[in-house]
Amino acid sequence: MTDPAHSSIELACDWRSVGDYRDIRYEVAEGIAKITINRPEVRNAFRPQTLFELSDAFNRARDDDEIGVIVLTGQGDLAFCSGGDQRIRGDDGYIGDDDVANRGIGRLNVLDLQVQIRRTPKPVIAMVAGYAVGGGHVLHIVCDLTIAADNARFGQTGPKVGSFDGGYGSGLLARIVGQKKSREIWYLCKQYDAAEAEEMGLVNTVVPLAQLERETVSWARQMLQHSPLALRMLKASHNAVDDGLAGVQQLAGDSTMLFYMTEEAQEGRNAYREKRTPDFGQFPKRP
Ligand code: S0N
Repeated sequence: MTDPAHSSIELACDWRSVGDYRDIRYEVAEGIAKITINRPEVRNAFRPQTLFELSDAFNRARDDDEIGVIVLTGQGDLAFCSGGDQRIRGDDGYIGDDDVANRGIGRLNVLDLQVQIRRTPKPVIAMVAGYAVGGGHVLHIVCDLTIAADNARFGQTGPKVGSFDGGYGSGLLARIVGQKKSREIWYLCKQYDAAEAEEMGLVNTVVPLAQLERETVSWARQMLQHSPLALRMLKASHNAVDDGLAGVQQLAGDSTMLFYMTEEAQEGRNAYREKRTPDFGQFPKRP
């Protein structure tokens, strides 16, 4: 039987491991953070612990001003992520080492992670080998870009296993592939191979499995040559319509951040600190 942890994917960077995690790995190289879900024995299904660790890793990457691009992936050739660990559905009685689940607390904290990925002001690439299904499929949907290996398989399983994602998992999916296709994906719970996913615009490109990381890192390197602030504004702008007022807030926050960098904004702050009237008259009233 194939070892689920085995990876045929050639490494493209000299990754340095950071942090101390149980369910994931966080590695950095060349301004890229690679976050790997490391539960290959369950096809990288996530449990609450996994999601808290992923959230911590995304915060780490966000706050590190050396990091310009984030890659999310799963350990091994067989799966990116198979969604929520079906042994843990917020019921009590689970015997395992997930602290949250063992307290019998229903925590759908994957929704928090989805929002966090959307709001992370750096491009996030889903690097998908094998299955991206259920909540794992939604994780790739909320990433900015998806690079798929030729063995990738995509799909939703919700109605088959008694769950659904009525947020990004359906709304954003419909934005990407269209209403009819999104309903087909959810209602029929079919699986789609990498070529079909590319055809419907669900992934950016498909490459042979061994070259998956090489291609992903090449895309990351190209983005790293571009203006990080321009990329940040583009991400917020693309998100704004679908994220409603929260999307507008993100875009507005970015505008405020840019404004704070101007002498005009700094004049207001300085005047307050120096207990004088601000001299905004010195600044042009731009057309
Ligand atoms: C991924 C699939 C298609 C792979 O098939 P394959 O290659 O034939 O392997 P299997 O033999 O099926 O699996 C290998 C081992 O891995 C275990 N496993 C696989 N997926 C999961 C999983 N999601 N949860 C727990 N275990 C999993 C298998 O059981 C097997 O183990 P052994 O060898 O010991 O039997 C195929 O495995 C598949 O279809 N998997 C299930 C996909 C799925 O339905 N996912 C859930 C979809 N729903 C969500 O993601 C919603 C979120 C959610 O459930 C949630 C999450 C956290 C907190 C709460 C919730 C909630 O909804 O309440």
